[in-house]
Parts: sequence; C-alpha cells; structure tokens
Amino acid sequence: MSESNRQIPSRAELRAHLSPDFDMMDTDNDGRLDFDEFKQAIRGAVPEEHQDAFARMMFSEIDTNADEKISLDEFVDGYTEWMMTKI
Ligand SMILES: [Ca+2]
Ligand SMILES: [Ca+2]
Repeated sequence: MSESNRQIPSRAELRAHLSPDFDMMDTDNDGRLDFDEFKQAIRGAVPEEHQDAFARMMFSEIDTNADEKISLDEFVDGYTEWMMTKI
C-alpha cells in the first residue's frame, strides 16, 4: 500500500500531454489564452445560458496571477487541481 505511487502523472508528463490542447485553444498563437479563447474552447461542454458565468468562474480560478491570460503553467496547474477534485 503505497499512496505516493498513485497513478497521477508527473507534471512534465501532464505538460506534454496538455500542450497540444493548449496550442489548439490558443488561436492567435501568442502562447496565452485570453478570455475569448478560453470561452471558445469550453463551448459545447457547457449549456449556452451558463457559458459566460462558467467561463468567467473557471477562467479566474485558473488565472492565478490575475493578468487576464492563462499561461501553459497556469493551465497545467488548473487542470491538475481540477483532476484532483474529481478523484
Ligand atoms: Ca492567445
Ligand atoms: Ca495568468
């Protein structure tokens, strides 16, 4: 019984795994997701009437330094946290 060996991917693995998604979401290729890009990306996953509120909530949660852009690092952190809460 070794809890530290649970199947949580390493940060490097996660980063490599999420990088293509991030690039796909980053439609203007500036290496950051702004709110519009983020909102576009979650479209389809959320009912339209909730999209704005949901996107805003998620965005501010992931954008930990509050510069209104999501960097790949913030994205990876946000994803990790989200995955943890789901387990
Ligand atoms: Ca961008
Ligand atoms: Ca940020």
